[in-house]
Amino acid sequence: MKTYNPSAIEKKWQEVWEKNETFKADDNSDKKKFYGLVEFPYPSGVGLHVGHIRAYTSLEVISRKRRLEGYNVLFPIGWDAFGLPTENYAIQTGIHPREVTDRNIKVFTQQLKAAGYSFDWSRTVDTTDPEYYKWTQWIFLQMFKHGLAFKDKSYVNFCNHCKVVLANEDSQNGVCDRCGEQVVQLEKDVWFLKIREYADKLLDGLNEVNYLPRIRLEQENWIGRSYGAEVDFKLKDAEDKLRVYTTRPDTLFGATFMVIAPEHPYLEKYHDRITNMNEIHAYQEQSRRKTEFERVQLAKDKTGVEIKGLTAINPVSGEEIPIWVADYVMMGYGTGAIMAVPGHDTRDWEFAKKFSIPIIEVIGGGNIEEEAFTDVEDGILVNSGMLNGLRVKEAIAKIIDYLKENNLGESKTNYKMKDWAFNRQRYWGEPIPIIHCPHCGMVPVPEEELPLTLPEVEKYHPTETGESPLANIPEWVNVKCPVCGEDARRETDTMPQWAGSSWYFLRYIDPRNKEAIASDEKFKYWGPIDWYNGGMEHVTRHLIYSRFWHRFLFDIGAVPFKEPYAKRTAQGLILGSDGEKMSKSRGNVVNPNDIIEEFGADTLRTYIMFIGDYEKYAIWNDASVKGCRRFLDRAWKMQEMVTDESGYSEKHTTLMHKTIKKVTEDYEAMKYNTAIAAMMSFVNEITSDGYITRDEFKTFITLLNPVAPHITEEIWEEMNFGGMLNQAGWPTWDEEKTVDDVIELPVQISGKVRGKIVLPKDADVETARKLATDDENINKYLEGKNIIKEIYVAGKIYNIVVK
Ligand code: ANZ
Ligand code: ZN
Repeated sequence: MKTYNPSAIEKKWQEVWEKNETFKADDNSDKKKFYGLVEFPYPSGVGLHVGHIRAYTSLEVISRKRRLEGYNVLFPIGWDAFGLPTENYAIQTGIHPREVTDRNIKVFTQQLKAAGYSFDWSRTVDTTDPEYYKWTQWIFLQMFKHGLAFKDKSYVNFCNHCKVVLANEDSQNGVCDRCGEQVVQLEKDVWFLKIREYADKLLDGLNEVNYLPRIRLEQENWIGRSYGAEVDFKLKDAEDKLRVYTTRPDTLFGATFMVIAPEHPYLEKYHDRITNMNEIHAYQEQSRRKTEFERVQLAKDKTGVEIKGLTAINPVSGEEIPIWVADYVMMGYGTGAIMAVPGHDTRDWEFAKKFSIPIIEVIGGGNIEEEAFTDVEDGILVNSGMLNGLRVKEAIAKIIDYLKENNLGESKTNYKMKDWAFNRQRYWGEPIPIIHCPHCGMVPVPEEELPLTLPEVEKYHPTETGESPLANIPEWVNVKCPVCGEDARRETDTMPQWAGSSWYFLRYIDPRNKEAIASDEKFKYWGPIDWYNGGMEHVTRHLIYSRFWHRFLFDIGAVPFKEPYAKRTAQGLILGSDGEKMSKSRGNVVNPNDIIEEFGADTLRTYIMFIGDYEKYAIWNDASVKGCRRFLDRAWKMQEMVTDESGYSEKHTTLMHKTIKKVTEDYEAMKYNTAIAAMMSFVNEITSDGYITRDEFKTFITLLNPVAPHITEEIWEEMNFGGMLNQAGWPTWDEEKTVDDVIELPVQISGKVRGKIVLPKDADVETARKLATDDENINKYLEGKNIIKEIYVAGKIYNIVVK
């Protein structure tokens, strides 16, 4: 037998697969299809990291298993290659982002190939390739034509450091996703995509798919649908009404003050009437420096200013109530104004306490002197006129009817999710294909002119005012209006990186199609994606964005299936051996290439799947890497133990069927670690017995193949098992044969486990007693004692009570 030499055999099989196009997905097949998708990488300058390996190996295992099961598998990969780091690198070095990107793609390709992934390399897509972004621009134009893309002045999250507008999704917790700096609120002209119009569709679509529960929940929370009402409060001695959004219109009698956001337009409008405008201006200035995140935090001290000279009338109680400005109310949600009900809302309660505003109880049962009474689902209304005695639900229905009848308001659904700020003032992105004409307004670039390619620039810096460097190229910017032929200007903003990744999974289906994103026939065959795996960090961004684009394309008839992903799962992070997130500065980064070089790709893959519960974070452990290599060494050595059929043993049959069942079910449930543990104990058993039949070995090698494809192909060939392993078929098990005839039974003496006996599972108590007394370790607890009782259930329990 040869020695196990991963570097030689891995290279050999990778070449064979490439030459034979083993993993090429077949567009004309009558097999069942499986489309497995992993999040395509951003080809950064630092190369592949072990997080990628964890993310990709899981669906790699599933894809290889599916092929063995007889499926026609599409398992593609590509490059999400527009992005700030590449552009920043270009700014620093002057090297064109195209060149940097190509270089990085080369490195990533070589690394992914070295890991032995069964990607269909003929279908790679690159979001920065004009042939690709032609369709990104085309989709944008369809959205524009359907009124889903618009440009508007708006308060946006702006990063002073990156000079870039950030979507909420890109500035979670108030920090820039790119550089970690606090973002500020700026008023700018920005492009938006009306993702809110799709909020209901995105929520309802969740009923049609199979996502991990926590993924579903995060999507629901992010979209944040809430049902309530808008209510008008009359301003005293003024024409206007102040409209609020509330989820609890039943508490209207308890509204003792109102709060408007510092950006609320009434502050300007009633400027002359308000007598403490200076104080309010100072307050506005102070809150402008806060991020939305700081503003909404519950724990923080409430601040605010009472507006002098402007009050409101509670529409049901007729009471005159004060209006305050406070930054815990956001302009971007609801109407930017609230009715404050301190008896039953925690933020309002804290505010009322701090500023000595009256608190009225309108739902009985709490202790509103101590805290707001908010847990009121079954509460009964009090101090509320016509609502008294009603339950909360009934009161909500009744008051909404009343508001409608009296023209005071209406029911209203709101969403936390905001429209998607869709642009960057950057070079390295898809140019937004719009022309601004002084006569015709915003005019789409004619579709036949797509792709609208990026021009060459001298410098990649945004302009000082934060405009894209494209704005500095007059030849590119100045064009004739496609409608009226007059002088016009191109839009100089580019799209955010999320654009290209919002539809890439569709392009894999037909990546070189010139007429459409993909042909209808291929869409119908391959769609939807059967299984999509990726990071939890993308659940509120990429996953929502791409479901939105996809659903839009479905609505306009450009794709024939409604939801893109039938199933979505997520992996946990891999932390460094110090338990911290891997980072250059901590020096705890593991480079997958080093592991491949020292131990082989099969060891890396085995280890990364063995590292722990797939959905949880896991800590890197070098010793365990070595353990995985030893496991493969032992699997290799099993070649010497193969016997002819005379090596048949019933114990091995049971072990084999148990292992097939365990590995098959665990792979599907993403319990890769326990699947590998089962294969490890299989190898241990066989090695200690010293023999295995050819058939059993063949089966075992097949089970291991999805995780460790190179070593298993090599063994297959060495053993002359015939043909290629990757066409071998997936083993099945016989349920009856998974049950042991001989079992290990723990023996308890007066309730304490003292040892184990091995016996047939239907043995009688005499056999059990004899074995127990024969066992030295158990017998020492029996010697000199009287057996007063025996509880024996065959195959389950043996307890001897002694005195
Ligand atoms: C009166 C009330 C009484 C409220 C009560 C709650 C409890 P969700 O579920 O998040 O939609 N609100 C409305 N607009 C706001 C804004 N722009 N900034 C900050 N808060 C705002 O919650 C909606 C509730 O949050 C609304 O219902 C309003 O307070 C507040 F016992 O109105 B409520
Ligand atoms: Zn025009």
